[in-house]
Amino acid sequence: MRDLLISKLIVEKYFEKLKSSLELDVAIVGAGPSGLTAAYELAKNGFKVAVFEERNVPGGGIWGGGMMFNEVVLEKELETFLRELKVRYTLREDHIVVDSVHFASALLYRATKEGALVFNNISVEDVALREGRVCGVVVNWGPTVRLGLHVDPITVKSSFVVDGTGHPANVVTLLAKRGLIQMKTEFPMDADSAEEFVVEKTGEVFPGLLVSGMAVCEVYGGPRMGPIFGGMILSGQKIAKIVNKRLR
Ligand code: 48F
Repeated sequence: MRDLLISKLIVEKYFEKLKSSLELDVAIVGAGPSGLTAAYELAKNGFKVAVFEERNVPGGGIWGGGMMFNEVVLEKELETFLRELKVRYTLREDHIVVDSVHFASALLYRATKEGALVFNNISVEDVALREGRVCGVVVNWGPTVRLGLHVDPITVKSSFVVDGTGHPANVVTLLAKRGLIQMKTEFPMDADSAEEFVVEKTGEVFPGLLVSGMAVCEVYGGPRMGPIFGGMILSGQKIAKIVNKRLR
């Protein structure tokens, strides 16, 4: 019966993949632009990295562009990065404009092609903590968490965890609510200063826990910036540089 063979192949392969990801160099929470960029750069440099994404479709806020007009804007300095990804883009008024569907697909393709594993439908509901250091993530099925089902999670060990969960900074919030971190809140829209702010503050927020992308603004009280994505990419790249330096 072929149907049975199909089921067997899927189950076997999935659990091989999951088992190989129980110990990681870097566990990235959230498959938005910053998390995917960090995953791409880290995998390219030979690190063992997996991205856990609670939704069925990874890509975070890229797909919808601005107000569902599916184009995003990036700073001109990202041209080299886009060329490396082999992304089509337009240069206009000193900025880059990219089709958001094309861009999201390219980031996903290149990150996974370099060897990063993306686990969609898996939510990070907590972190593991030993001797004052974050040393892994506690994961469960996305729908289990959303429905509030009483099902215990499992733990993945990692040398570093990255909070790439965007506006709510869901991972840092887990430590803030236990009084382990002081957190601010995101400020209103200001694309001029927000892009620099995100990149400057990207980094380790607690031993073992790094914060990237929009989560940075929530944690440190920076402004939001809407559909300009250069800061997200540069933030992901900075995460990779920090990890590279610390784990080498
Ligand atoms: O929000 P998101 O795209 O993160 P980002 O990399 O980029 C922000 C921009 O998209 C945009 C912006 C900048 O121009 O303003 O908003 O900071 O993606 C975050 C991803 O994290 C997932 C969520 O579903 C989304 O795809 N996520 C959130 N909480 C969890 C999670 C969780 N607890 N476990 C797993 N995934």
